[in-house]
Amino acid sequence: MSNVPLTSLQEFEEFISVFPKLKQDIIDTLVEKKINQEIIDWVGLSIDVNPIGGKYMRGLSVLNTIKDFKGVEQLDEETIFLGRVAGWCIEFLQASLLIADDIMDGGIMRRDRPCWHHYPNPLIKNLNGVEQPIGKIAVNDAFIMESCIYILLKKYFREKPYYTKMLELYHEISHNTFLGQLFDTSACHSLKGDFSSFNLKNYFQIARFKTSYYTFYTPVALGMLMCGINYLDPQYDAMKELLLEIGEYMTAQDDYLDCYGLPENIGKVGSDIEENKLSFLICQALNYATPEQIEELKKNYGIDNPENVKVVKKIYNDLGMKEIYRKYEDSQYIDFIKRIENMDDKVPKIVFIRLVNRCYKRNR
Ligand code: GPP
Ligand code: MG
Ligand code: MG
Ligand code: MG
Repeated sequence: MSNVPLTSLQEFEEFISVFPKLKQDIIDTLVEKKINQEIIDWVGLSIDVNPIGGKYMRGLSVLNTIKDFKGVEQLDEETIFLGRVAGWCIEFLQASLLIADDIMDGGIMRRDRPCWHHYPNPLIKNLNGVEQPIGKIAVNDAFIMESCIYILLKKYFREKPYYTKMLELYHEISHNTFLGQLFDTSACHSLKGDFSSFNLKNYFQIARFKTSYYTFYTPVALGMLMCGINYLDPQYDAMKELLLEIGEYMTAQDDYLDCYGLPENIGKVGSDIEENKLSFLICQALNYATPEQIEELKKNYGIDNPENVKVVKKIYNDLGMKEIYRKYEDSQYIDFIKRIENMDDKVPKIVFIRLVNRCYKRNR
């Protein structure tokens, strides 16, 4: 199963090559509305910066799914192009979510550049020699970024028989993501040292809602829709469950990398401990810690001070957190592969294997 190819460099480049056209499509709609040039430039900059620089795992997965269902030989140029456009729409959704998430999480860096709310403001330049950040306007830029999805869907898919279903899918999974974010942020705003909701059951529910739906379920569901398959048919329930669990797995990895990843690999600076996050690592720590260690965690978790963070990380190390995580990552991977092998062929196995392999042992 490890020899299943990931996306080729060529497809990666062809996916990227579609982007300037999509940006232009959006700018054209602003020009048609006779919007002030400064505003058009602002939106243009936001589009140049925010959807770019990630791994494009979500975006590439739509065309991969279409290829897996139909076979590469069966695809015409239009279908390939539309698969890439639908993929970019998920990348626009991801961009809008990250802008908002970084505001809520107090993020500093994202994809090796300042988070959008810290990005230099293009209109207010150098006040007293100091660059001004975009600041609160970033909230509105997140909305604009999300609305770009619907401009593109309308332009490219309005005449397709699956257009309504596509819109419903975007609305449904966006709603789920917002609910997941609410659960994530409300859990970390609980009283410091109150770990009563910090358990793996809550953790995986948050992960499923804030990440799995839009990251794993949506690209596959979109690819299926574009092949004329109704992803909502109950025969695909097992597929949906597996994709949501793969999303939970990827979220646990994100939490591990928040603590142990290198900023030069992950392109951001971890802050889950400072932010009192209901993270995979703190849930695991609470499962293994002695009562004394739990007392220490209560005193030090959720405080934005390097000394307190150090205490928490020391307890993680004393508990063998890297090893606990390694075991989870390996055993979960083996479990996924076994389940995929035993699944019927309603969905080509390669759809799942590619996604699981994309996650396994990732360091970024
Ligand atoms: C990221 O979790 C969560 C999302 C991108 C969903 C955000 C949803 C919103 C409605 C804004 P995270 O905070 O752990 O990610 P990261 O570590 O990349 O900041
Ligand atoms: Mg967050
Ligand atoms: Mg975050
Ligand atoms: Mg994170």
